[in-house]
Amino acid sequence: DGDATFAAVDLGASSGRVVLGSVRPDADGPDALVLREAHRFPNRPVEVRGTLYWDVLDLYRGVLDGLRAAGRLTGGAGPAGVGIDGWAVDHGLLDENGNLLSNPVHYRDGRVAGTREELEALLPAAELYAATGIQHLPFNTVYQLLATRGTPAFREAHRVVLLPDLISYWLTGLLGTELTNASTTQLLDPRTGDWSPRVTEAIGLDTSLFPPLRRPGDPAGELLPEVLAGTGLPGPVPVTTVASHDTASAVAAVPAASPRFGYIATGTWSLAGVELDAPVLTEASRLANFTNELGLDSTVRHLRNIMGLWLLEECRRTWEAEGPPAPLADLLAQAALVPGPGPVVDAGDPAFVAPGGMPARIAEACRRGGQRAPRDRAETVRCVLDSLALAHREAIADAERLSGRTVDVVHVVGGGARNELLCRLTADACGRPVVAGPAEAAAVGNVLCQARTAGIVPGGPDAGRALLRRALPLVRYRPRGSGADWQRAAERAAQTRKER
Ligand code: LFR
Repeated sequence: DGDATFAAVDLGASSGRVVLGSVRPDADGPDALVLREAHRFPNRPVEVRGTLYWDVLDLYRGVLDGLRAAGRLTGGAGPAGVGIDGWAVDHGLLDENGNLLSNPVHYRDGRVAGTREELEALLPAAELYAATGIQHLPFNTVYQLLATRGTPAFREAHRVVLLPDLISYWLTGLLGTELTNASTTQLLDPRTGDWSPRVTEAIGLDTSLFPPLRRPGDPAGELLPEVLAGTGLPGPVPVTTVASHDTASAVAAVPAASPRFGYIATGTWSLAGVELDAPVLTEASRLANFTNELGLDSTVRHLRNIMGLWLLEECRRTWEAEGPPAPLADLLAQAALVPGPGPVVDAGDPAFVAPGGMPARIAEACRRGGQRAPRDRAETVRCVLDSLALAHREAIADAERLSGRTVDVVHVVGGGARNELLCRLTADACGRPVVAGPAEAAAVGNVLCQARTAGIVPGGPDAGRALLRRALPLVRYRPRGSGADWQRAAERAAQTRKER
């Protein structure tokens, strides 16, 4: 039994966790996959002298604490393997001895200002899209590298290492660049699965700065003796390359029964779209700001990044700085009583990427669009959730139109699957049934990939998805209403953008 328990390290923008997943593929019901959270720890970015950093050593400590807790939960036996996933795009710089040269910068930091224009002068946006299929987000790795390449740290850098790969390096001593996450850099060609010479030559980037590419399922090494000693785990513990981009792992954990599904991976972001066999690199797809990220089993996620629950987390951060805590359950219960859809903002607007003052920024956007601003916290929360549901509706409709894939059902996975109001509004806005769960989708996808690699679950997307449908409690929401009110809301939201 110990042979089938895997530890998933999953790093999110607001928290990290180590989840144990025990897989018994021949079991009929919930026993087929039993999840236990070994440890959860906050992810608290730090601003120093005007730059927003990830506290990557604190995160690494959380990972070690989590592995120690995983050892205890398995009665000292330890997990049969470890896999690491996390958010995309960000990187650390290593010197030739493998030492971290500077603290990794948060993708929400403002250092990338002006780099879009810089890149555009070297490579027109249409060519960049045709080469990479990646939607413009101000913080894509390509822009971060342009922002950092003049710095002493970059000049000293021997390696550029994506964050989940950095954690993996510290655990194993071995370097690699995991493919699904590499696809988010906007430096990779999704058709070849290799760096795009078109882009790397345009910016003069030496791709040997990136450790060799590796794919989900590739071995990533074993926990180092010092890690075993520090966590009390008995060795050897293999580390497996999983789909290290959390969204890739999350979509691998969508328990869909037919290919005609859309998904919304909700957490700090909402990633809404469809799963395809090949990228959609059309001009229409670029103008709709749709991305083509690589997934498990050579799939492509054709999706749009939507602000997600970040909007709500940031509102709560402001309110808690002003006074007593604003418990989420209370806010959601009050928001459910507010009639809607009321005032809405464009939840795809990159104007909301930066932290701080979110309730005021939302109110201002509503007024800019000729709507009244939310009057209190309940209305603000309702505005956020209505806006997210609306953005989900538009992304699913655009995904269908751009890819030609029909969507009969929308799966909501990730933390937002626990948010009943968000799921209900999403079903209404999309005019399609919503199936919610699993909430720990990235960890589940991480575990599944390890179980496949160990030969416990058959390969390919379907076997894992069938196992999840048997094992997991899923909640269904039927759409209500005609959608006319959401159509009108869409027109209002479109008026709220600062730059159009
Ligand atoms: C979600 C996610 C998104 C990516 C964003 C920034 O956690 O990985 O897919 O666009 O974070 O890395």
